[in-house]
Amino acid sequence: ALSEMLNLYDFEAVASQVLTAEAWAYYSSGAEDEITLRENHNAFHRIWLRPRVMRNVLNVDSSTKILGHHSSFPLYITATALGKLGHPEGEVVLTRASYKQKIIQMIPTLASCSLDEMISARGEGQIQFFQLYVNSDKNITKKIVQAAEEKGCKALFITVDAPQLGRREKDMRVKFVDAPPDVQGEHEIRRDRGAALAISKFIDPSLNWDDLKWFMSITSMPIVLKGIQTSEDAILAAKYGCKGIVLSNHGGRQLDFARSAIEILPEVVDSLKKEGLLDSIEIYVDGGIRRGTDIFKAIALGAKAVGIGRPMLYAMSSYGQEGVEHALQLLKDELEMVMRLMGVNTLADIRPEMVDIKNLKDHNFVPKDYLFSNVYDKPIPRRS
Ligand code: HOC
Repeated sequence: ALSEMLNLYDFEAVASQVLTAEAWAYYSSGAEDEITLRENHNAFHRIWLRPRVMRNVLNVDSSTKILGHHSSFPLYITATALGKLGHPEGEVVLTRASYKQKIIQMIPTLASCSLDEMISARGEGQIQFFQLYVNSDKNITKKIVQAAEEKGCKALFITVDAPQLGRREKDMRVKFVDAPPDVQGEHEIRRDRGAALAISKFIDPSLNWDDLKWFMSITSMPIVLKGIQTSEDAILAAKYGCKGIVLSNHGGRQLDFARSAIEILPEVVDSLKKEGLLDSIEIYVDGGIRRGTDIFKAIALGAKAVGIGRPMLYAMSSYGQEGVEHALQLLKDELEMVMRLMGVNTLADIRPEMVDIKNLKDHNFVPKDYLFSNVYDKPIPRRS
């Protein structure tokens, strides 16, 4: 029952049972040996907390603004493809749950619902961002971007970490038979081997920094680059006028052995600060967020907000909209509890010195004695 879902891992276990083999393979897979997939989650376990006490934490407020838009806590639902593999209504379920929980949803280019459906599902005053896969045909890209802007999306998140599809072997082993209707109404999907392959055919591998000028000429939405993984590229993004960056390795689905976003965050913040660019750009991180402590750690190290993907798909697949709302509430409650236990009232009170990152770069360091150790390492039973 939904009331038995005490944390995000519980949703994952249920989803592994109720999803078809194809859907589970597509959602859960990471690239190659899935080292980065596991590392995204594990990296948070190498950061320790330094709580302050006796600070009157009667009132705690975890609300924030992302690119100037209100969010009830510092988390947004990031773009994930093919929502109808998990739920017959697809991504509109995430739209409705985001509205209920007053957080921002990022609409995916590769959604199985149409853009219009996700816009129509929007509640009063609800904010949506748009995630873009750049199409090899510039006219199609322009049409998609301008449609998103006309329909009220408030920011353009361009995915920059996928010039080619990562090798997701779990996904490749299943024959993809479920049929998502189409991709933004533009393309007939070929279903041969694995869901990811079927949807990746038209992405433009020639995308480069000079293209940003063109994007800025076709839209007035703020541009955010999703998939930045080094301080060098973070600096370039700020210099090119981007309003945000998402430190992300695409949920460990693209380049195996890419570092986790949380590990990269301190060096990105330092370099942007040294260049005097830190105030010009917001930094978000995604990958491996499962707990309120994870969110707290990211905020302490300089992130404005975190993105969450797979756990929302798992919550949606197992318990629909109510499940997603419940999963979001669990995270918000956990974050607010952590804030209290850490002695802070608002996100602005969360300071870098509240986290101890001396183990962060030590990849041999793995705490052994916590309850949900390495959930990904355990074979999760699932429906055959
Ligand atoms: C090269 C195209 O984000 C996923 C989705 C879709 C990826 C398309 C990549 O499966 O990670």
